[in-house]
Amino acid sequence: MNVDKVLLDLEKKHPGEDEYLQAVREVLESIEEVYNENPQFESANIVERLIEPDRIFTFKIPWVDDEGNVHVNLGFRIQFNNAIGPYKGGLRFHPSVNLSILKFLGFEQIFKNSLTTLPMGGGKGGSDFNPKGKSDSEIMRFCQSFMLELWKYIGPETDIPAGDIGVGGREVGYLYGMYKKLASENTGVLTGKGINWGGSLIRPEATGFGNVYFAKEMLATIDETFKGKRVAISGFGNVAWGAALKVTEFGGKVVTLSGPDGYIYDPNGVSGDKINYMLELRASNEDIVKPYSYEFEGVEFHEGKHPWEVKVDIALPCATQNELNAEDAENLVKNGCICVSEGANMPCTPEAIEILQKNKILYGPGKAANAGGVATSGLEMSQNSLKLHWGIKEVDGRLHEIMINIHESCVKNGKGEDGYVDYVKGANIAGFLKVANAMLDHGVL
Ligand code: NDP
Ligand code: 2IT
Repeated sequence: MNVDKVLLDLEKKHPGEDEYLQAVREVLESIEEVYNENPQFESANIVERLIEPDRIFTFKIPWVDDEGNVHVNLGFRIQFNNAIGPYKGGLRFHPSVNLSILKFLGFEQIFKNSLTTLPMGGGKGGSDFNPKGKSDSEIMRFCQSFMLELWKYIGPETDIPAGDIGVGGREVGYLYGMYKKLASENTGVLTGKGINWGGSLIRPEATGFGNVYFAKEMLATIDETFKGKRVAISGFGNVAWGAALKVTEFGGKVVTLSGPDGYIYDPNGVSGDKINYMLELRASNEDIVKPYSYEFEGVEFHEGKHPWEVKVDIALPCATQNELNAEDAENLVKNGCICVSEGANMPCTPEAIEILQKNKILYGPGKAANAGGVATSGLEMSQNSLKLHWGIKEVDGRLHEIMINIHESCVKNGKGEDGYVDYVKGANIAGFLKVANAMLDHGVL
């Protein structure tokens, strides 16, 4: 394989799909050596078969707002790869959603799901629908219209969607209700379900908890812990919330949160009721983090800025892709940050990653560090298949164990001669090998 040539050809086929090309480049560069050492991969042309999704569904979603106006949004489901299990991955509702973003997310999901050790393939979907400012009824009608199309393509043994940005428990509820009515079945076709109708305990917290468990393992390699550390978190959504809970429990102090409007700096720490206030902020559908600074004393709001300029020991980007650039990475390094662990998908730009790694900072890429969300979705699927409901200890214990295993796989495949672990390389190689070998086993399909 020649990475530049593969990418050039891919770019010709899919011009302008920047996020997708960025995600593919990162994986191919990390696996190039292993791939070329194993000629069976090249002779089965695994790389070209892996970088194109199996199929993409595009559909229109007409819906009616509270004033009776009719709107049309675009809906997508990408079934990327099912070599090791049914397609599995979230749905994103955000005005920025397009094919490039969903293809990058679906591609990442293949390797992330492989790392979890659970039998799940990669998929992703969503819509350019903007939930901001919409009423509950509007969200419900939109979700119902979305599922009226999507249900034809999914199923508990074929493709199992879940949440992502803009899709939380409420949306999964409306989506599930419509699926159930159309398919006449009560199954584990979606994860992130409510606790009274097939959901798993800990799923809401799982991505944030998992990210902190992963960071804890990284810190242990340099004999460090969260205790007494200052932590910057970006975003104020589901992942940021779970991360803030666990960091606080581990004795760290969360000093920032962010939204599209800027970031808040809380020198006293985002803890206790302040963490629950994040849920209120999200529920308000306002899309801004600024109100936090009116609500609590001693809090600064920095309009239009990233939180990465604050002096911290640990950074957990938990908002969105490409939200931590080279300048931000320089700032973190300058301020003595020792660890960056990605709660979001691809939040660091390639230039930022290069700076962090050059400075030997512990850097955990999203496909490893945020895999706790989908791993717990996998545990929800297990419970649904068994028709059982596990307690908190059982689910959290398994989640913790999975994150420790993912960390071990990264170390095994990414440790350099000087002892520094390239977690990007480690995660990509470990995730890739399992999928590629399964593809070899199944023949050319
Ligand atoms: P939420 O919708 O709960 O929160 C997303 C957060 O990111 C919000 O604070 C949101 O602010 C902010 N955000 C979204 N888009 C932008 C943007 N273009 N610019 C700046 N800020 C933005 O989503 P989640 O917490 O679930 O998702 C956060 C990240 O974690 C995403 O990258 C997602 O893919 C990833 N992830 C999620 C998992 C899950 O289980 N939920 C699992 C693994 C990864 P606002 O809405 O106000 O724009
Ligand atoms: O990016 C992700 O891993 C998710 N949004 C969670 C996917 C899932 O199926 O739980």
